[in-house]
Amino acid sequence: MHPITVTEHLLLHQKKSPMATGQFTSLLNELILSAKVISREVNKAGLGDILGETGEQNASGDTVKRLDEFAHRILVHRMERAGVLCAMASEEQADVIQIPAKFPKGEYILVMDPLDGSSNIEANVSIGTIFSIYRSQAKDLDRDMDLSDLLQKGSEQVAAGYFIYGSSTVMVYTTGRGVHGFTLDPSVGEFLLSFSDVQTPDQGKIYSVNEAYWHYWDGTTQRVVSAFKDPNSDLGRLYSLRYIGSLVADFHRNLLYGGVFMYPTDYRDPKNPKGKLRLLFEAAPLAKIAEEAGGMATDGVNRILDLDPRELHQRTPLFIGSRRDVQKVKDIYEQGS
Ligand code: P6P
Repeated sequence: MHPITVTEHLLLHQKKSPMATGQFTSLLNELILSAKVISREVNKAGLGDILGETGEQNASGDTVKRLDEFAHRILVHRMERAGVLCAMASEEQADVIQIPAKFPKGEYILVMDPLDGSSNIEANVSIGTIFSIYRSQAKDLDRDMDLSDLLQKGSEQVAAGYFIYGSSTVMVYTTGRGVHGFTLDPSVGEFLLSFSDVQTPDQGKIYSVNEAYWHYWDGTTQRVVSAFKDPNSDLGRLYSLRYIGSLVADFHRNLLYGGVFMYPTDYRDPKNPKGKLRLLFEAAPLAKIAEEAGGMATDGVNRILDLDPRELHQRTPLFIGSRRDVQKVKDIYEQGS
């Protein structure tokens, strides 16, 4: 069978979506072009002089690796002139990114983590770009956008996805009509459909969490993690712990094989009591994908997609993956409260 490219897939979708304008398809195509450039740099990172750290810190206080900065610059440069956005936000920049007046604007807002997991770059571990697309609620698209335009619930996303740069470069995205995966064929430079309408297993055999924080979790969180190690729990199966320490890689494996990824609140850093992961840049887009694939995503109590963001770089605890596994997490937090 002739594998279809992501562009053909988008055009097919565009025909089926009465609301769709070419703007959305064009937005995703610009994102795809950016990802191809980032993929090329990531895949030769071990060779170039691009490795190492800039020494600067990003909006969330993480030390920025040069590839982080490179990915951020590539995405901002390409997306600001695409004529489809009225604003952007990046995990690498504290404030809202305005579209310069010299470029045409569109109705969409792009929220992105340009290169998540970058602390793993030197170890050749898979890393990724995560993106969310919202529609602006603003009447006047020519004005500068402010925080209120960006702080939308995850349920408002019109699309979400990620690129994972690993043994191959894979794009996974949803526009609310299923989750679809495409693998980059470097010989032709095209993303070819490799996973159509992904459905994550209802229950997995994998739990993913950094157990080193055990003593920084509250009692209920300790009971949550113990449930996946207890052979007598009502989960009724033996689980394996798999934790890469690169969110996109851990999420992608669990999406395909089943399982639950957990990044609970921990009390290591009083400045970040809500854990390390960001709601808008990481949790919300992955939650959109997880739910579209039949899974679930919660902060332990609330559905991630229902959370009302108050700050651009707001953190949140995250439990995401197979429905039965995430429900088990919710049940224990409910009992514990
Ligand atoms: P920890 C990578 O730095 C990252 O932001 C995510 O990709 C990953 O899931 C998490 O941090 C790992 O954090 O605290 O377990 O090292």
